[in-house]
Amino acid sequence: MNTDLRAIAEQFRIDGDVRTVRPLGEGFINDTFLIETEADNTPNYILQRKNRHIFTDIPAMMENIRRVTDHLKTKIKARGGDSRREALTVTPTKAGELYFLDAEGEYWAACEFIADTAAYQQADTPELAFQGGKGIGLFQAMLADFREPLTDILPGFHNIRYRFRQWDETLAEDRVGRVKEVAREIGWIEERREEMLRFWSLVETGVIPTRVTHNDTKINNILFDGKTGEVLCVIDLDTVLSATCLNDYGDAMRSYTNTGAEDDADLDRVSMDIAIFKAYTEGYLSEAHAFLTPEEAEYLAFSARYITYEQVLRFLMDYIDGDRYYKVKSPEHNLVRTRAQYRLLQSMEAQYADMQRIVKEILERYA
Ligand code: ADP
Ligand code: GN1
Ligand code: MG
Repeated sequence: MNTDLRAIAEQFRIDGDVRTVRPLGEGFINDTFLIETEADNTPNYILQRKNRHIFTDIPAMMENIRRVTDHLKTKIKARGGDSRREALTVTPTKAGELYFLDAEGEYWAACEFIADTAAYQQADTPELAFQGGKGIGLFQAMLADFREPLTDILPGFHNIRYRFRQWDETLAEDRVGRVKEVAREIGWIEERREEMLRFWSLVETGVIPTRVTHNDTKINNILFDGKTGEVLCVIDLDTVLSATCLNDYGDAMRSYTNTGAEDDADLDRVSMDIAIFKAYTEGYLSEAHAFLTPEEAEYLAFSARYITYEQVLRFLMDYIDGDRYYKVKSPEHNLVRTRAQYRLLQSMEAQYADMQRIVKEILERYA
């Protein structure tokens, strides 16, 4: 095993002795490792090298995560839950910090590994989608009275006006000369620019309120109980920010409802599964109906299109920019992702009337 990783792991306040440290997960941004400890009765841990190019203020990010997990744990205990399984537990360093800065300037953080859980890359059943929706609804509900300040560590993260500024600059610069080969894909973005800005102006003017939200709710960022299959814990809290809760619903719909993979090269496999859409929405609204405003409710279905559109833009922009943001497995990977996400967007557009009807029908149960 890599001795550097062991040395890094040993910087943290770990219960027991480190046995192995090995890579884990499929994330596009950070590098994730599992720390296994020697004894059966000591927990295992997750170790992450945080991406310092994307997260430019990791101390503030970790402080955000600490505040949010402390709040969640208080709520979980009050509900009679298990606060070490239903919320992340950040493991500090032996010096008492929330992160470790190594000699190369890399930032590391650790948390307890939650055992006997299942994580999924795709939502194959409506039951799983229902549980995922319930998990995000509950997460938002538990944070509805969170009043501490959070640092905006990713300004403009799901703000399409900000994304268009980046987009316009990236296209003007054309760093690697790829603009000319993606004229058709650029057209997909431009055709919908005004519609997306119209929606975002409702957030800018406060018609749609701002809350503490997760902002990266794809299915592998939530853990399910390995025995019961019920939702257990929302993980990957790097992007916890003040934003609209529609981001979380929309991003989950982008991930859960896709009948293909996010980067499917076979576009015939990609579509929006309306049964999964319905099941997630039922799970989400079973918790969120209590706090959503009528304006938020009205735009739930649209938010799925909004976030999927934004993801098409982000993948295409990164392709044009020479693949500097997302990890890629081939030179065309971001373009493959762009086309697959666009196919999903088209499927949502084709089924939009049904999506709106389903949201309305479920909400009427709570009226
Ligand atoms: P990334 O930023 O790379 O997406 P994540 O925090 O989402 O990293 O972790 C990657 C994967 O590791 C998750 O999808 C999940 O399967 C697993 N994982 C992460 N944290 C935990 C944890 N605390 N307990 C159990 N499994 C975890
Ligand atoms: C990234 O870190 P990960 O893999 O969970 C990205 C999300 C994208 C997602 C696309 C900080 O998520 O915004 O939607 O990839 N995270 C960041 O799969 O940019
Ligand atoms: Mg993740």
